[in-house]
Amino acid sequence: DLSAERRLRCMLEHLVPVEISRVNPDRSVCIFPTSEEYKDIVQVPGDFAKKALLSSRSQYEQLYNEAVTNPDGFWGRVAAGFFWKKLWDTSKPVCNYNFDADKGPIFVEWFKGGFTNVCYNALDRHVLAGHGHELCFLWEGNDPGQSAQLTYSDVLKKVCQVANFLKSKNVQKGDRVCIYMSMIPELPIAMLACARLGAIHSVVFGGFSSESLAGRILDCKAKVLLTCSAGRRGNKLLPLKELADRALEICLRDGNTRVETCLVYDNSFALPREKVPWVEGRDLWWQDNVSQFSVDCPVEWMAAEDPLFMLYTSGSTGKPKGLIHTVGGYMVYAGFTFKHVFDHHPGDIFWCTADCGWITGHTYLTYGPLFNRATCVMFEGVPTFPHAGRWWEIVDKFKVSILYAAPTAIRTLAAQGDEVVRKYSRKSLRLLGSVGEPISPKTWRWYYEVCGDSRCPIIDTWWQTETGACMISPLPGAWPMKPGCATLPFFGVQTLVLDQEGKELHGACEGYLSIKAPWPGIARTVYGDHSRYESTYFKTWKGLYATGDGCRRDADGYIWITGRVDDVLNVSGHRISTGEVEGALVSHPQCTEAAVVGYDHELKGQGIYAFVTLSQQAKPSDALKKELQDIVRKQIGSFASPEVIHWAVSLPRTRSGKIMRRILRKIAARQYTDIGDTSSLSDPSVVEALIKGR
Ligand code: 6R9
Repeated sequence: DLSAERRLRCMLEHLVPVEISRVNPDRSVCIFPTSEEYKDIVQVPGDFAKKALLSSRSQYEQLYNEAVTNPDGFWGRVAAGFFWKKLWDTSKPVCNYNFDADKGPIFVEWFKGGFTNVCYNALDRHVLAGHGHELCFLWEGNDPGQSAQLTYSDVLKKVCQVANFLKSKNVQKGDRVCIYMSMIPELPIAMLACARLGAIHSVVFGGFSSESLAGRILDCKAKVLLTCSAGRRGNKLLPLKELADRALEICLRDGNTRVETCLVYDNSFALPREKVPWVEGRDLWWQDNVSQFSVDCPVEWMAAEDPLFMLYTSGSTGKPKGLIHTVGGYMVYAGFTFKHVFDHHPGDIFWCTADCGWITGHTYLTYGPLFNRATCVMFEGVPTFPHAGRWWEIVDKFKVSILYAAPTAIRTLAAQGDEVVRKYSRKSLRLLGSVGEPISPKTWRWYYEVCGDSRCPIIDTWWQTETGACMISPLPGAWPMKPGCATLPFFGVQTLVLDQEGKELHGACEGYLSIKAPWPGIARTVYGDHSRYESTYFKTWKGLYATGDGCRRDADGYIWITGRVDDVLNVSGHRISTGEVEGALVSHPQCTEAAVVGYDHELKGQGIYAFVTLSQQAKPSDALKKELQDIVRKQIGSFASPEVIHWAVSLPRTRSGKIMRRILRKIAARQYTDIGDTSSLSDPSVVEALIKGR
């Protein structure tokens, strides 16, 4: 039980006590495993282990310990596998940092004094070594029959042309470039072009609304916007250019006119050119303009701690944060984790199904694989279009050997039955990965037995936008798996489990997941707001990085991620702040108050459940419900629109006025007998009224 003071602190920090007893009769959802499931061990298939880069836990432990006790030696050796124009200062520690606010500002530096370029390491290095003819991207369009192949040389040339175009628009090192595109090869090409020049890219997921895009453009003061006419996902058309136009109008109204150029890729498969809205003088067609530029472009040598990109993500409070990743550390960590976590071998065909708008698409569709000269499949569409076997068709078509996907997609496919999967050979597969949310033991089993024919290990990889790359995951081949478990931390990652008071727990335990010292890929700051970075990640637990996740550590030392412990929802792998959704709802003139919680959702992992109170004159109706859902769609994006709107007369509040979300979560989950202590409520009858209204 929490002391009153702790309770207050938890509230202040937006922490909710880790709930140990989440029970759901349908075990397909991301809930805690049963006690037997904690002991369920799956050995690495023998064939896999024989060829794996790492084949024993003792080998791992030796390297893990070296990374912790001798970071200079360990990370120095890893970093030496990349090209540096100038080596970092090897007479100084490879990492310099402060995680303790009492000792001064929080900072992290890796490979200080070094100069390199991320694009050079992803492309030029391989082409110069004679590998230019090797395949870089295998692209599959939304409609079957649409595909493209790009070699490393092809990509380098296209990247140089885009970089030269950007230069002609006066984009220089340190300038921000916003990218709002569908999943076509020009998206990673645009990212790499920015990296080549030292411009900071900010990719905004194509599912975000005009208003979200405008907010991000304004926050980072982007000079140029790169977009495409439209995108296709299944039967849906994403009118990206139209949405971008609206976003740029909002920016203009804000008095911010910095976006002088909007480069538009003509994605005529999705929308004919003549249907694309146009602003003369600002808009340029990609194909007509970029191709005029030279296919050579010198790289800008960047200091290791120069920013590489920013990516917005949602937290407990306020507007999304633009997390900054820097050149040297991100490069080393993305490249090295890719190689070991995916056990990458030459000849592998790697398919990461994530969108480039999320960190997974940055690290494991673009940078990590390219540093390793991997061949990547990139898919524009959705798993079930035009039929539920599409993924497996693509696996067979490109002979995919490593598939990396989100549990939400796996659950969707599992719901279609085994037959659609078994119809395809899938013989090329040798490793399966999961990312973005907890995968239940049941879904894990289906993925393992049906999709991978019990031949392919599963790596359940836990990490975050903030961590840059993988933090906890099996290294396939090195130790046995447990269905639903991320297992052990990556080399040098010092995970701690803390109790409510911030005290470190040992042995088998459950609590808050935090990390003790920096790894090379940690985000260095929040763009334009370093104090927000400090308070979000380093204030909760003194001297430690707070992940915002809860976890359980079992008797074997394996870590099971149990989900967010703050007001962040994870819907289909998308991070959504409850506060942002509430903000959108209350902007409706008839909505006076809103409180948003998550509930277990069979396909999405979590669904969004909104308690809404209305103004005196307003009456609940289906039309009003739709208006409320639409306002969220408009302000954030469709993926954040609440599924359930619960008309509430009032919300349960503490005497100090704080909404008790713990109770709302129970009501959303229909766990009425298990509401818990309501004695601190200012009006306990509110709860009864809410249950009646359910
Ligand atoms: C990479 C990515 C981060 C949050 C994270 C956690 C959840 C990610 C997970 C997982 C359980 C896994 N999460 N991987 N939970 N098991 N294997 O998803 O980054 O979008 O920033 O989300 O996602 O809650 O804190 P991001």
